[in-house]
Amino acid sequence: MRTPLSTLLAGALLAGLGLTLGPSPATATPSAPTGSENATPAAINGRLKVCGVKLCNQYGKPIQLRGMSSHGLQWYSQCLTDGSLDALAGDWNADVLRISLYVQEGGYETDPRGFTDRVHELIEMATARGMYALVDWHQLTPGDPNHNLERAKTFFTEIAQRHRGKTNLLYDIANEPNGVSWSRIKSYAEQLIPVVRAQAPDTPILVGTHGWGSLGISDGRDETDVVNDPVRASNIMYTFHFYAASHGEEYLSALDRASDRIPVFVTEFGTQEASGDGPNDFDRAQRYLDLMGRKQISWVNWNFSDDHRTGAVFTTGTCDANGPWTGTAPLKPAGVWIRDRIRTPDSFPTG
Ligand code: IDC
Repeated sequence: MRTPLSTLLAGALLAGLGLTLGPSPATATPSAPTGSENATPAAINGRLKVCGVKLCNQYGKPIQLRGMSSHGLQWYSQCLTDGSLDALAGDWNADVLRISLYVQEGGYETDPRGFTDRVHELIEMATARGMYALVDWHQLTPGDPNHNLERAKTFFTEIAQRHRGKTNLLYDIANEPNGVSWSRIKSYAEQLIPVVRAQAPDTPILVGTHGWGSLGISDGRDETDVVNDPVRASNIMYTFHFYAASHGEEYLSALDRASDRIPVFVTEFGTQEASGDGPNDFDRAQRYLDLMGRKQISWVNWNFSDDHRTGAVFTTGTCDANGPWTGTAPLKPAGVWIRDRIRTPDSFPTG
C-alpha cells in the first residue's frame, strides 16, 4: 500500500475542490478513492502533459516526479527484477523508473532485437507497479546524437507503437549530447520527434541539452542557446544533469534560471562526482533538491544498481544474490540518502 486510505480519501476531496495535499506532489491528487491498490503515481496522475514550464498531471496540475535510473542495461540488467522493482515502487515509493538503454559500449547497436525486447519487458514491469517509465536513449560516445538518428527512429517507432495505449511513458531521446552544438541537437530532435509522434502523439518527449546535459554550461555556453532557439515541437522538456560533488554554483544557477523560462526535467543526477564515483556531497545535493522541490522540477537519480562506484545505490553483490532489496541494509550511503528523499514527501507546498 502506497498511501493510507484516509489520505487518499482526503486527497480526493481536496482534488475535487482543486486543492492538493501539499506533501507529495506526484501522489497528492487522487482521481477517485478507488482503493489502495490503485493509488499509484501513474493511476493517480494519468497522462502527463507539459504545461508552460512545468509538467502537469491529467488534471492540469503541476507535479514533480521522483525516481531512479537503471544503470546501463548491457551491464546491470540483473538489478531489475520483480523484487527490486517491487521495492522501488512499494518501499522507496518512486514515481518513475528511467530505463537506461546505452546505444554504444555494448548496448543497443550490438543486439537491437534483444535490447528492444528487454525495454518492452521493463516498461511492462514499471507499468504493473504503477510507475512512470522513462525510456532513456542513452547515447554518450559519440556525443553527437545524429550519429544514432536512424537507430533512434527504428527503436522509438517500435516502442511508441507497442505502448501507444499506455499513459505512463516518457521518452528521453538523447541522454547527454557532448562535443556538439545546440543547433545540431535541435536538428536531431526535429527529425526524430515527428517519427515518434506518428505513433504516440501525446507522450512527453525530453531533449538532452549540450555539454552533457548541462544546458551548455560544461561547453562554456548557457541556457540562452535553447531559450533563443527552442525545438519546434510541443509537449517537450529539456533535460539537465548534474553531479553534486563536481557541479557547483554555476550549474545550480543555470538550472534555476532556465527552469523559469523552459520546461526542465532532471533525468539524471548523482550526489558524487561526475564519474559517478568518489565522495558524496550531500549538502550541495540537498541544495539542488530544495530548488527542484520548490520549482517542482522532476528528477531521477543515477543509479539503481550494485556497481562498485559510490553512486550505485546497492552494495556490490546485491543483484547477483537477488536481494534483499527493501530497507536500508543493502544500500550504500548514497542509496540510504536518496531512498529517504524519494520516500519522504517534500516539505514544499504545491501549486
Ligand atoms: C557511467 C557508468 C560507468 C560507465 C560510464 C561510461 O557509471 O559504469 O563506464 O558511464 O559509459 C553520466 C552518464 C552515465 C555515466 C554517469 C557517471 O550519463 O552514463 O555512467 N554520468 O559517470 N553523465 C555524467 C555522469
